[in-house]
Amino acid sequence: MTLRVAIIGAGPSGLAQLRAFQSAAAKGAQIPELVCYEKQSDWGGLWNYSWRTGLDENGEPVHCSMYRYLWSNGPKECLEFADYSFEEHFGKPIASYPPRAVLWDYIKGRVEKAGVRDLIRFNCPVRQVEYDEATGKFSVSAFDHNTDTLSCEQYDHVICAGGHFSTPNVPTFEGFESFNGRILHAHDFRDALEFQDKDILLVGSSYSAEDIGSQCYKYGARSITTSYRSAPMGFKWPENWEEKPLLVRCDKDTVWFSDGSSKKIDAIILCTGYLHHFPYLPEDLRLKTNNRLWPLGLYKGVVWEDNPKFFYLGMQDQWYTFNMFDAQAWYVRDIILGQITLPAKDVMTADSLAWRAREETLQTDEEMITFQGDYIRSLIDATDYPSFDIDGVRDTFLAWEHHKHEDIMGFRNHSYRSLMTGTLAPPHHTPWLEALDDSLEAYLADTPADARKAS
Ligand code: FAD
Ligand code: NA7
Repeated sequence: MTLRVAIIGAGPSGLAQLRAFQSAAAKGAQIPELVCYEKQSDWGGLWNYSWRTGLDENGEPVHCSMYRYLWSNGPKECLEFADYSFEEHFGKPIASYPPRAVLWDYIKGRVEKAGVRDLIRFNCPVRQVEYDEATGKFSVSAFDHNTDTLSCEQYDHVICAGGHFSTPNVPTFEGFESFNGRILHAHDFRDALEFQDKDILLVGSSYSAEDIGSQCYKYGARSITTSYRSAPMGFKWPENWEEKPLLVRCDKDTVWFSDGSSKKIDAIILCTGYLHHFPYLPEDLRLKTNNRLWPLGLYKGVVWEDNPKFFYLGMQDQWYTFNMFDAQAWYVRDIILGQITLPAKDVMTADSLAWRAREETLQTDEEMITFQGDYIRSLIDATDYPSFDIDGVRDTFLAWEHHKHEDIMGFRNHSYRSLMTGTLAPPHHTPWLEALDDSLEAYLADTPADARKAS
């Protein structure tokens, strides 16, 4: 009897899983029946941009945490698929930091080529998953907004690829109730133009604070203040940007920091990260973790040790992204196809604990990038995912970090060499700070004049 496999989510991770199975089928393997549930009306996960915030057209929480004008925050050479290069997709080499629309197009290109769209049920949020010990099957209940019906189907395996940068972590601070301006979380930030000529405060000192602050600087905020809990970001900021220690309270238009200083502020953006949130999973299948490189309970970062018929993709904090999801998806595929045999539970747990112990020793970004690279290598070595130069990717990450510390508003003007094709990316036609149009057409144009015509 054919196995049935449910995949929750058609973002980069879920799509990697569909592509992994399709690639085995193309080589003659018998593959299971696949059903991918996607709560949005289109694929691409976070890269499928929506102007909406709050609830979507179906009354579901909006998944999108991305914003207009988001450009890749790392070099595209570090996330390139090993089986589908940027050059193959765009028919020419392109610059190293594409905007969101360009990366979405790239993600879609591979799965359109693979012909897997029919396997996805769009507008179908998964509501509940249960495992029955007696039958050894999972029941997956999903709501179909196309037909306004709730269905429940049985599966032999479930793969959770629902992402973990969508449910905001929203702390509160004294005085928020009486602050006169807007208070929002990064999840609900969309258009930097809203903050033109405003004095803004961003709470947090990680990627969202850095990038949303940079967007606001680019589109004309009067001043940017970032407030850190643990450590400042320490880049060479423009003169209207300052880093302060933690926010302690605010009143109508003023905020105070833990060093006693204060500042007049028009709006507050909480860049305080996200929660791993799986309300549709029962206690015995639910991953509980903060955002880190080695969540516990997942053998090889993907197999749910308490029930190894259940898998997670993409649950780690991410230096590597698309090619890490691929490495994970190929590995999960080969477990389901019986090509990889899992060891006993205590062996799986011991292995995970050893990775966690190493994770806890990591101090520098270089060590963290090397750690995640070693993890990816350990997966790729076990499957037929095309191997690629992981040390080369690490070196590209290190060059990227160096360029950020040299010039935080200029690092996106650099170009890197593809680890998949060997081609050096051409420089972009316009420096990032001056490139205000983030459309695919403007980005792919060869000259500034062509970009203006395209917009
Ligand atoms: P997601 O992209 O979150 O996709 C998960 C999918 O699951 C979604 O389509 C969602 O609708 C669906 N889903 C969730 N719950 C259910 C349910 N109950 N039922 C059905 N479907 C469900 N990475 C980079 O490489 N470069 C970047 O520049 C970059 N920038 C980022 C900027 C922001 C603001 C954020 C938040 C993340 C960024 N990332 C970036 C990291 C990002 O996490 C990955 O690129 C990638 O999108 C993760 O893919 P995923 O499939 O695991 O999760
Ligand atoms: P991250 O990387 O998880 O960072 C969250 C930040 O928020 C981090 O600086 C935290 O400080 C800070 N934080 C969390 N809670 C609080 C409270 N209560 N008070 C003050 N500061 C707090 O999330 P991001 O959104 O920046 O990035 C997520 C992804 O989006 C990333 O992969 C990018 O690709 C885009 P800490 O350092 O823990 O003290």
